[in-house]
Amino acid sequence: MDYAATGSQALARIAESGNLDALEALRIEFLGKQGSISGLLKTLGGMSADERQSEGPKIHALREDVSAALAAHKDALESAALEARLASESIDLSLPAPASPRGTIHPVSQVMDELAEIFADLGFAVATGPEIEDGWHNFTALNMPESHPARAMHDTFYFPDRNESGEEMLLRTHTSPVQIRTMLEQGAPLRIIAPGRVYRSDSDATHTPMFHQIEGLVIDKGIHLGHLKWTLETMLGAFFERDDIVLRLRPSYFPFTEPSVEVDTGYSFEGGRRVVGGSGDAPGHSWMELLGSGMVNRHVLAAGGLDPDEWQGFAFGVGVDRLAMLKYGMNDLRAFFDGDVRWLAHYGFSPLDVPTLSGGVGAGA
Ligand code: 2NM
Repeated sequence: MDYAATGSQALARIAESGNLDALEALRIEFLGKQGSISGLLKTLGGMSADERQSEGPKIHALREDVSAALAAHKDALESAALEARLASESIDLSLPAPASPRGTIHPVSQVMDELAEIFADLGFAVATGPEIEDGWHNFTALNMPESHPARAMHDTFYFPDRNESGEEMLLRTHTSPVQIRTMLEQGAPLRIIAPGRVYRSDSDATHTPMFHQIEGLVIDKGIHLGHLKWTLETMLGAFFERDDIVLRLRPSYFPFTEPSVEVDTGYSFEGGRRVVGGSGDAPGHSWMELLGSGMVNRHVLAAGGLDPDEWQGFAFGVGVDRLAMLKYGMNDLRAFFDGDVRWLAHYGFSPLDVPTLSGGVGAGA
């Protein structure tokens, strides 16, 4: 058989094929399962050993040639297609740059980012959890059993039905259930903040039914109130960008901490607005309550799966919305949740101005 003629015919047809589909059709015609060259290869099986000795190399060479020609022509067609596309496409570099983004970062998000940055520098990780919680994680594990009066005082939004385990379901009233979940999942030691939305059925000039909280939890061996005070002083100094933060710790009560302390900070009025800094006992200064905190109650540590004789911890909680108002000078909390673009244009932050410790956490202010 004249393989040379078969080969040159095949190569000629490959060279003439003008597009990738036609080329693929040729590949199938020659080399596909039922292809003509594949058919030739199959004839080897019926040949004598001598015949196979002489014909085998010729058929294999034919297949190699056709296969190489197909690949080379495919490359050529693809390059030609790319060249054609590049020639037809263009961008007009003389067009003006696009407008800068018109949306802004909400002050609540900005403050959350600032605090996450500050706490990251102190070795805290960010923990999150569900906003729809069960009564055990939101209350019972936090030393508030069903009968506890604080449970009634929380103005909780309940869902109509209980879950599969018979637990009542609710919108979390604080982010503390995140701490419980993190203790159970990660164990000790632990350094976390839990920022997020919380819900209480409460609405007036200073309360919205949804607000934002950041709670912190440190668990280790030998943790005491001194660690708590230093951490809060350091955090507030970085947040308000002042080195004269003075804190006053007053005894208080929370079910989840023992002892519990209310933390006040000194401030003065400058230009008609509160400015944090200095002792509240200094002339022209007063104290304002800023956050709640304490040493984690041993019942809470136990509910988190930790041995309270081995581990100690401190915890705190602070309202993000109020921190934002204090730092950036808004006076009406309700405007935070109106979505008024004029308010956002005025109080919002540039999406390009990410808070960093080196750049200043309040650089956009
Ligand atoms: C506060 C005040 C005091 C608190 C306690 C815990 C937990 F889960 F670790 F026990 N997290 N947050 C806490 C303590 C929160 O908010 C005013």
